[in-house]
Amino acid sequence: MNWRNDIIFRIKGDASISVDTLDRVMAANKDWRSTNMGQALINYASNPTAETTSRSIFGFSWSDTVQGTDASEFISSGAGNDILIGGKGTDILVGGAGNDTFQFNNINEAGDTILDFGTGDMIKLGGVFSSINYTGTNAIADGFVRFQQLGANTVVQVAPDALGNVNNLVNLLTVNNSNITAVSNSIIF
Ligand SMILES: [Ca+2]
Ligand SMILES: [Ca+2]
Repeated sequence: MNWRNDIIFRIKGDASISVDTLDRVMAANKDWRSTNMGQALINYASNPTAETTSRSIFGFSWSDTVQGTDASEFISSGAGNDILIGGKGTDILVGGAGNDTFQFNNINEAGDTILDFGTGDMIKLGGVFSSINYTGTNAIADGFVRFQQLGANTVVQVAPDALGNVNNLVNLLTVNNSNITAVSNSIIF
């Protein structure tokens, strides 16, 4: 038995609710490996970047808020209209089915990657703007948020000072398999 390659996932939730199965967390009546999230999980588990991630956090199959810690994490919120908050660290975020909101509360939470951004998903940056003392109403038009297409992915960049200095941009997050138009239309405060 080659136990060395096993990866153990922990399903975390309310203490009053008995532990759910991976199948039910991802999609009712489905083998978890056949779901988009399952595929993302398998791809992630076989990706070398997993070595830098300390743990995984899973949401339930209904709408919930899934919050990471200061550590680098794999966060997968399951079905439902979820809120994902990675916190500090270089987090890997998977929203699953539903209209999900990826929330960043501070520019010091930069470095995350969204694996499955889709129509209806939002990127909430109000906390980031507060952290750089941006007080305007259109951070994109004002040059505080910029976008860079890197292959199939879009990088969201933030100017970390209140002057919108383009020579000093921080890569806040990478949105995989999404173009600039889709990502820029999904930015909310
Ligand atoms: Ca969920
Ligand atoms: Ca984190």
